[in-house]
Amino acid sequence: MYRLIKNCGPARRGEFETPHGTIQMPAFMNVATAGAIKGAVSALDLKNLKCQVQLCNTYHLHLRPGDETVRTLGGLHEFTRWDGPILTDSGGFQVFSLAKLRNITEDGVTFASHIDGRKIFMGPEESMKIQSNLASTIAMAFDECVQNPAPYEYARESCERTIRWLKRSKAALDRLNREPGAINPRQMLFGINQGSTYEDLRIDCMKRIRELDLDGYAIGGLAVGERSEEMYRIIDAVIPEMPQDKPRYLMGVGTPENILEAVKRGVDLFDCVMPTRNARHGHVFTWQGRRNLFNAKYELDESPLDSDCDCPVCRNFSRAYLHHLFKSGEMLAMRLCVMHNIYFYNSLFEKIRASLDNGTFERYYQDNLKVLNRRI
Ligand code: PRF
Ligand code: ZN
Repeated sequence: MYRLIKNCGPARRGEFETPHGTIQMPAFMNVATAGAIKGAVSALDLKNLKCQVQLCNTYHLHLRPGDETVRTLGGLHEFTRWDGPILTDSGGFQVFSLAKLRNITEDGVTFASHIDGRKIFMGPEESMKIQSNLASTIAMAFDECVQNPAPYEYARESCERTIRWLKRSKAALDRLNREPGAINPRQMLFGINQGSTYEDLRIDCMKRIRELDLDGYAIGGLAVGERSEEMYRIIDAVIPEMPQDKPRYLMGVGTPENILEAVKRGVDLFDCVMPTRNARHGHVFTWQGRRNLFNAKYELDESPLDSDCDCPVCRNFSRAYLHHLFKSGEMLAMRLCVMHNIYFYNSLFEKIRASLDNGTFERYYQDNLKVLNRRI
């Protein structure tokens, strides 16, 4: 159940109730692809890093350890010891970005595993069965994510197929939720809007999928090759067609700037590997801008990563120490920076929510848009 608390123009402050707890929105999902945040951060750490919800991947967990194994071990919550909400992506996107030798038919996609080359078939029914075994809080519909730019005719055909796959996803999950063996019989389903950079396809797709009365709606197929301005143009076109009483999720986005622009336009939910991936390469986000800890200027710098951050890392360690850990190839370098960046992203959302609550979002947006992407 999505409850709208307050509007600030198209921007929304709301909350989304799930069987694993209520998500305050706008919200960020931390990416735990194979059931772990990359950088040696576990579910035990997440409680101290303001995390509300995690995202795991159907594709990866199906290949390893196998969804049947996760099911036998009690589902993802029990397996990873994270008791908050978990969203699983359907595999659609990963099949197209990671797997080799793909072949798409009306039924689904045949592909070779990126791990051992094993041939695997995944369609809507398979994806829903896997997600049901994983027992996530929210399952995503099986879709095709087309790289931009894409020819109009291909984008149209692909989008039509994605809508047919969505109907099959819904029918399959409804059946699985009614089966006596379901670990999470209240598993929710989000549909995905596609249509590349074509406003007419996007709007038509949204009008048709909102009729299915799903638990939430995602905008997919963005941040895959087009410029940010194009992405904002598509969000502007789709948002007015999205239900008011359901969460709106922009998949795989993005920089703090992208997030502020999308929240301003009415998006409620995000996920991105950026905070974790950047941290592993020594790139940290701060309230003054981005830093790279490999820079020699930090050799004798005793100040914390960010003097305005009260995360466990900034409360204890110096830039000089983190610089040294990176130069020495210590695992701790990654772990500490991943923790800081996760805390930073979740704090950004906390600040966005507070500014929506007290009616100062527009001001917050103006003050932070450029600052947060600046390299310092
Ligand atoms: N579809 C799915 N997952 C996704 C995307 C998509 O289009 C994207 C696009 N940015 C990220 N993750 N299923
Ligand atoms: Zn910090």
